[in-house]
Amino acid sequence: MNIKLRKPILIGGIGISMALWLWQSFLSSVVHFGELSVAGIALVGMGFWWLQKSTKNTLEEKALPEITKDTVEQAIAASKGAIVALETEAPNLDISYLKQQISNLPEAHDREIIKVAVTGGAKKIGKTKLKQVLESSHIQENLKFIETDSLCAPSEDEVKNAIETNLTADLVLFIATGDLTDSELQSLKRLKAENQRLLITFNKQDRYLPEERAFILQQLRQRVLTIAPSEDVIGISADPAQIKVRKHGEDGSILESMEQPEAEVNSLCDRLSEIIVAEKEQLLLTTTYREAIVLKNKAKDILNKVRRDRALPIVERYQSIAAAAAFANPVAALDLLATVAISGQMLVDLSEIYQQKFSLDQAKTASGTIGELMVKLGLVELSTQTVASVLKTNAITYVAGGAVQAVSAAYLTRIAGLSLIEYFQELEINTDSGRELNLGILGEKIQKIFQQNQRIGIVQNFVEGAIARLPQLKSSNSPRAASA
Ligand SMILES: Nc1nc2c(ncn2[C@@H]2O[C@H](COP(=O)(O)OP(=O)(O)OP(=O)(O)O)[C@@H](O)[C@H]2O)c(=O)[nH]1
Ligand SMILES: [Mg+2]
Repeated sequence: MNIKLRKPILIGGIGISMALWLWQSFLSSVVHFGELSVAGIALVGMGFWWLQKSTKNTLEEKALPEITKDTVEQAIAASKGAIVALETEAPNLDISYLKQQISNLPEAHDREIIKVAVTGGAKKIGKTKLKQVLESSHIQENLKFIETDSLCAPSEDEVKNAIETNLTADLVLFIATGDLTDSELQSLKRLKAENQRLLITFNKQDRYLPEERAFILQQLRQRVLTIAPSEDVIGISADPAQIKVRKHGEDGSILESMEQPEAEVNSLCDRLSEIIVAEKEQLLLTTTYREAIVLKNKAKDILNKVRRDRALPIVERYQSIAAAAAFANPVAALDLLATVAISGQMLVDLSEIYQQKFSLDQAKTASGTIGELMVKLGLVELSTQTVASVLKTNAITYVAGGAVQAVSAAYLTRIAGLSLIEYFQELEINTDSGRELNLGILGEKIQKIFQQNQRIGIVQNFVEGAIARLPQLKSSNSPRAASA
């Protein structure tokens, strides 16, 4: 048989040789220093105890909170809340399909059929074969197996889609054919982080000698220690390769033929059965919980789009106001620009759209802080420089002293407005209202939005638009432009 030894086996082999060498040195030292042997054994014992203890701790630390009926009900209530907000704010939108899906949720955890996704991190690992074998093994009447795409696709979008599909199942049967790649491990961690129940199989084990199989399985168990307990990592052969069989005839003749060994999936079937019997309710609750969160996020995305459409014209209005004000009274110090430009009233108006209800006083303080934050981040200086360099290409308008400040004020207002929109969008609907601004998070948003908007094409367009809105600048003969 052609056996492919993989790297981990080699590394494992070296590890084992090293351990043996250490063990032998230890034994010889015990022989030489008889009086130390008791202490030595005690030390090793301590080491094992510590190792076990720390392994247990990591597992316990990673243990996920159990999803209870209460958690599921709260998640369903939150998705209904999102629907109510959406209906109130956009009564003309047809969201009947979402409402229907949410109203089905309370019964979802009484479902009879358990959905098992059969997946893995690569192609040709035996998904279809395993699905067929399991379907014909009649483990349980109520199991439905679904083969899903590989979890390690070339693009992040494809990976995300594959993960989402696997999260719609009640349990994921993940197939590996030896050691795991880093991306396979990452996908498993992502599923685990979403409370997905996992069973990991080492398929095609018939390609290895029995002692190698045990070794590879052990390696795999070790690798996924924080993701799945050992009993949920199982060696199988869904479709073992044919083997050559020799039959000796009575007349001394030898008859060679190829035979198809039976699939080795019994331990997997047993474990699957055990899990279904012991955890059925928990599996269904957890899937329902995930579905509720998905539906809530769908509703929230639509709501955010509706709100954004209403918020953008507001930001644009304050851009013009800031530009006109800075043009009429150009502030001498750049540092003052942002604080002057970001209007407290814009914050009040935006917060209203996102149901955050800031008072004007609160908003004024917050807008001052946002201005300071922009100065600290160096955005005011950078913006004015970029705006000035774009304006330079237009000799006529550049002569106007207030132009740089006016356009910069509009630009900074836009950055602040878009950042606030992003910030508000991420808050929980209904539950986060009336909270103070988290400046750390807002600062991150400001930097992100600023970077997105710093591309020269975007700034160019922005400057042209802003200049067009400043009537005094349209004509090169305007007194202001001429005198500046
Ligand atoms: N030796 C051996 N070969 C196997 C085993 N299981 C599956 N195969 C072979 O692996 C190949 C791929 O099997 P499939 O079940 O089609 O794999 P898949 O993951 O569904 O493939 P894609 O859907 O194309 O990604 C086939 O030639 C199978 O016969 C196994 O346990 N041992
Ligand atoms: Mg297939």
